[in-house]
Amino acid sequence: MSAYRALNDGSLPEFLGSLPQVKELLGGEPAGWTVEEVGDGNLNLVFIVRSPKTAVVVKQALPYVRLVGDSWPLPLSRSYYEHMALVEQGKHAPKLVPKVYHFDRNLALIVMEYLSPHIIMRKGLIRGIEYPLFASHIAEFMAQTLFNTSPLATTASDHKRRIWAFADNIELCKITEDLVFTDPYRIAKLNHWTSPDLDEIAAQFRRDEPLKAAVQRRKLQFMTSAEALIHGDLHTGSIMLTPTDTRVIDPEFAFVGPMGFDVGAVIGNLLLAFYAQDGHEARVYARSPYRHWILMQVEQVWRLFSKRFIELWDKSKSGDAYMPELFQEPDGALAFAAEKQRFMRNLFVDTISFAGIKMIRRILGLAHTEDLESIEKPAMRAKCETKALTLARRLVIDAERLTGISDVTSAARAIHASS
Ligand code: SR1
Ligand code: MG
Repeated sequence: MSAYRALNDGSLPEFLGSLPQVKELLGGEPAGWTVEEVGDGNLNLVFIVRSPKTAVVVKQALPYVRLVGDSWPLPLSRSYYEHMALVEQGKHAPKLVPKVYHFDRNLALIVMEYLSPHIIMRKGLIRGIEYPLFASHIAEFMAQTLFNTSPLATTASDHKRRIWAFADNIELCKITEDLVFTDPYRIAKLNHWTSPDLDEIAAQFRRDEPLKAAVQRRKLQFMTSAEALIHGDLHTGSIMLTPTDTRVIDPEFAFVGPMGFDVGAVIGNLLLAFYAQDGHEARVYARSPYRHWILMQVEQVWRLFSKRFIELWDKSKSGDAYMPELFQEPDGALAFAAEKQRFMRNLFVDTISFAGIKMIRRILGLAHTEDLESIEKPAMRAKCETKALTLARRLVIDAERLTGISDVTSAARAIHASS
């Protein structure tokens, strides 16, 4: 059993060489393997280890937040939750997550499939690349993982065991509770934004009582609702893809929480990418078709997800919640169908509200996104961010009044067109 130590390009080949399955996969001897550290996330080390035959990815948790340094300790156990979540998601959506080859709990390390030629979706969105299968893939991932880990599909006892299994991922949830739901609405040391351009808007958000009340309602939901095993950080940096293949990575924030938090993360991050396009186009309107494509993805993600979720529910006979035997033809079937529609409507409202909250944290909080951060001219960046914040606030405040996903894309378009 190995004690924790952060591995590096010197120690990693020898360690991987001691794992028979990984050694066989890579082939040859460790001395012939190369190591590249490629982690550009906020928390962990990520290595690509290449042999003449193939490659693997090694993700190792650090005992602190990489983005901030060792002044912010973070438990290594997040790697254990990430591994458990990858395994669970792999049961329900095997083609949509990376294969796991090895997990070492003491080293907080996961050896997994090297995805190539996949790139991080956020980078593809910055370059203006279209992914024709993305919406159906991510909808499938979310429908499968959220439905099948909820009591709509499982027994009450299995659900309680799942809640228990992830319940101690406390510090990762606390990051979300603080950085997503709290800090953007108060003076916090690590907050930053495009200054001075957004100083007044940031101050307005801190004084915005209806907005703060709505966000705190969602924070309570995040802390108390145990609907399904959620990924917990499903932004476009947690998706790697090609035009034909999509994989969801990095579920270290996983726990049993509200389903809308995952769906909202995808939609909120697509909307951030939409507003960032002005800062990436070579000339005005050059990215108009791409902006349109992104909004079509927002619509497709919700429509395909909700359709697939209902299909899974219609087929399922195993959940302890809403046992099908209670709803007999003809009246029962009608009542059950109406109840499913009501469930999806609530999930839509949750999704849209969480989407807005996720957008705000990426502009006024600690951890921003490359979509906006890579816009070099502050005035342009601030313009994109101001529009994104305008939509985001509306999504949080008006979620219940929006009749469907096309209301979201219409509002996004109208705000983009405003000066
Ligand atoms: C200090 S960690 C900042 C953010 O990075 C992760 O991707 C999560 O989104 C977290 O909130
Ligand atoms: Mg991550």
